[in-house]
Parts: sequence; structure tokens; C-alpha cells
Amino acid sequence: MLYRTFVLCILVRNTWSSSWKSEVEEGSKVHFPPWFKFGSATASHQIEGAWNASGKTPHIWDVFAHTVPGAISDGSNGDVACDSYRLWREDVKMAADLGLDFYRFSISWPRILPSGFPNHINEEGVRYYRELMDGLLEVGIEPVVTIYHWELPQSLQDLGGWTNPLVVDWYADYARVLFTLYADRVKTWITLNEPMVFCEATYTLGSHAPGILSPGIGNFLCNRHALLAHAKAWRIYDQEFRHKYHGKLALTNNLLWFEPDEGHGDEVAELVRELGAGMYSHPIYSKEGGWPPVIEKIIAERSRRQGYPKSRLPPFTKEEIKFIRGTYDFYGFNYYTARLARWAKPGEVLGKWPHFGTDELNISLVVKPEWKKSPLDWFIIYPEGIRRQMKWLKRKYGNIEIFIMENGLANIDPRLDDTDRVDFYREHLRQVLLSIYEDGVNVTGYTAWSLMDNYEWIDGYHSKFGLYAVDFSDSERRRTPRASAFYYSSVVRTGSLVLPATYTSYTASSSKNALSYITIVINFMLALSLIK
Ligand code: PNW
Repeated sequence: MLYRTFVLCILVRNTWSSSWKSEVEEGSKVHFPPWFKFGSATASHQIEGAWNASGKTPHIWDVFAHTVPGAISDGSNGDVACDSYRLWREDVKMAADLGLDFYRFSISWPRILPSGFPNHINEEGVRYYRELMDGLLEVGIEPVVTIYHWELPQSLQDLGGWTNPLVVDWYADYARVLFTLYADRVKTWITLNEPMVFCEATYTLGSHAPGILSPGIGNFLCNRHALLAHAKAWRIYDQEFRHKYHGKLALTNNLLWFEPDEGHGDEVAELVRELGAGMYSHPIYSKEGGWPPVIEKIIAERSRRQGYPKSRLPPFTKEEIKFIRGTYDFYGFNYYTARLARWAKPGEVLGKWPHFGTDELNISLVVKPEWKKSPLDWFIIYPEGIRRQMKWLKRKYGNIEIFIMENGLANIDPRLDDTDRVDFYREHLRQVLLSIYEDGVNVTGYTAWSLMDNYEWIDGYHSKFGLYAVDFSDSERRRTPRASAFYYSSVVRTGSLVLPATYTSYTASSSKNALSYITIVINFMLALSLIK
């Protein structure tokens, strides 16, 4: 007890350190409004493992990693991952130690419906998620559930997956099963995680499971069906469940922020924003609904020039436009990175991700030399982008509630003193504060990606996003908090960006001063012991 009090004193002293004072003196706001919620996120395939256990059948990522040579950069798969199917109590404990308001996780479609259809509901899968939800609720953490985080049952992929119009019904039936099972416990639902990524990376680039290269055709079919599927699930909830459970639903979009390259006007950036954000937002959030008109026109003209009898971007019917429009309770926003947009030079080869069909617009995406690099080539660090993107959403779709469902930094080394990640969180959260206080953006929550290192899709275990490090060579998949876990926990608990001196001096001193280094390490360990 005495020891804990001592630790607490150190934390309190650190919390009221000079860094806080100077920020206040500078006049910048450091406190989040009291209603603002903080959480962290994972996704089923990235953490659960147990790929063929307890009645689960394979989904597209199981099959992709197992059968396509070179599909995953390190040749790995998600068969065991963080073993969270077995170790979920540790995940709940980490979320509780961080003091999170909510924990976002996803449900694996074939773990609940092994055939892909609701003819058979797998009780073991149902129990797993029920126990996880109850475990969270017992420690006062809200479960935020993603219905689809890229795990299409392989049986449905064999029937065409997201390019088959029937997927709308398949998905809606699955969503209804989840609402029936869990709506009493879950009040915030994400229908689809990043349709832009699962349509474009799969069909435009052929790099994500199931790896079908069909640029300009498959991506548009997928985009269209994803929006209809989302809308159908939202309407099912709205009509059959809302009056009883009062939950909120939206999809979440990964939005890359685009600015014009030097010498280019905003027109080029605005056009690519309509492709990246608009195609997955305009049909739901705009007043008129339907595809962004400018994109619809360009694709129709190109299709005609290319000899297609109809546009490759299938238009929505009037009924469909009405059916999709307004199917939201908030805007789910995932933010990682940004690019500059410029008109492509004649014959320019646009390369891979994050180019995603920008050739349709004759636009090339480049990186500003001043932007900070991360160890991953696609991941350029641009904190202002999160604020500018939200301001853009407000301008385009009105002052809707925005919920940041993912934001976080990948690096490639497993070290615990992840000062780069602490800086990343701090700088992005500062931009979120500016959005609230300067731009009047209605942003209500922030989600750190990710609670722990996990299976990063085509990058395998190479990229690490975790607040907690996971030892993948250990059969118990030991989880250890990083400095960023300590920092984020401090933000969550104090609701402010106040930086404990522990960390400030850590960055300031690094190798310069051995004594302060030792003090810092001791402080850091003491602080961590409080979290434990
Ligand atoms: C998201 N981009 O994917 C996914 O929702 C997570 O499952 C994933 O682990 C996380 O972000 C980190 O990659 C993204 O290029 C893929 O901007 C690509 C981008 C953003 C998010």
C-alpha cells in the first residue's frame, strides 16, 4: 500500500510537470472534453489464432496465406497469431490496465456461421465472444464490435464473394444473427471495416485476400455491394433492434489525406479525395446520395472510350440511392497517412499501394520530402492530416459525429521504449484537440491501433503496431507494455495530453546524461507497476 502511494505520488508529480505548464502557457488546449472516449482496437484474424478450432471454417485470409506463395511478406499466417482465442482474459486485463473506456474487436464470420449462412450457428464461437464481452463489461469497458473485418468465409468467396450481388443478403443475414445474439451487450457496431481497403487492395491491386486482380471492374462491384450490405444491416438494426437496444451503427473508412503537390491547385487533391473518401461516404452521408457525381462522370466517359457498352461503375437505381442514403449514426474514421496529389506525367507508371485506381483520374500520389518517415514505406507520418481530414468531412457532409476508430504507428523493432510511437500518439491527439476546439468538429472518440502487436495481414509479423509487445516466439505469447502503453494510459486516465516528466525527460536526455537516464528508467518502471 505504502509502495503504491509512493508510486502514485511520483505519477502525480510527473503529471503536473513543467511540460504541462509550458503547454498551458503557450495557450494550447491539452484537456479533452469529459465526454470524450478513449479505446484501443484489434481484429479477430489478427489476434485470435485457433483458425480451425471449435467449429470454425477457413476464411479468405486463412486460404490466401496457406495457399498463395509469396502472398504474405514473411511467409507467415494467422493460425496462432496472439492466441487470443485462448488468452482473451489477458487482453481484457490489458484493456483494463490501460483504463480504456471501450475495446474495439471484431467477430469472425466463419466462427459464428461455419457454412457462411445462418443454417447452423456455432455455439462454441458464440460463447467465445459472449465471454469476451462479459469480461469487458465486468471491468467497466464497453465492447465496440466490428461485424466484418475482412474475414469472408471461403465458402462464400467460392461463390464470388463481394462481387456477387447476393453478398448483400449473405452479409445482412450474418449481421442479424449478431444483433440477435449480442445487441443487449453491444451498443456501438461497425458494420464494415475499411471497404476502401478490402475492395481496392483486393481487386485493383490484387494484393489482399483473395488476391483477384480486376482493376476497374471488381473494385467497383465490391464497393457497390459493400455499401448496399452496410445499408441493409443498418436498416435491419434500425427496424428490428433499435427501439429495444438503442445502439449506434456505422461503417468505418480508412481515409488517406490528400493535399495538392507543389504547383498544383486543390482541384487535383479534391478529385482524389472523392475517389478515396467520397466513393465510400457520399452514398451514405451526402444529402443527395449516390456516387460522387464527378467520379461517376469520369468513369462513365472512360468506359465509353474503352469500348464498354455501359459504365464499369454500375450506377445505383433511385431506390438504391434512397436505401443507402442516411444509413449512419456516426462517421467511423481510420487515419494513418497522407499523400500529395499531382497530375500524372504521360506514360508514368503509378506503382502499388497507396495508389488505388488513381490512374482512372490520371493522378499520381507522392510524398512531401519534409514529412516524417516511418520504417514502413507506405507509412508517412503527417499528424495535421487527421485534423484536415475531419474538417473536410465536416465541410462535405455537415457536422456529423465522427468517431476515430483507428490511429497508430507501425515500426519494425520490438523494443519497449517506443518513443516514436509516444510522439505519434501525442502529435495526433493534439491535432484531435485542435479539431474539437478550433474547428468545432464533432469528434467524440479515439481508438489506438493496436492494443498489441499482431498479424499485420500481408506484412505478417514484420510490422508492429502494439501498445503491448507480443513475444511470438513464446508459446504463451507473453504481452509486455511499451512506453506508449504507459503514455496512452496516462492520456486515458487524465483526459489530457499532459506528459509525465518520466517520458519528457526520457526523450530529452536519451544518451546524453546517464544519471537522468537511470532516473527515467526507474520512474518508468514505477509508473508501469501502477498500471499492472
Ligand atoms: C487498417 N493505408 O488497414 C486495418 O483496419 C487494420 O486491420 C490494420 O492492421 C491497420 O490498418 C494497420 O495497417 C490499413 O495505406 C491499411 O493508409 C492501409 C492503410 C491504412 C489502414
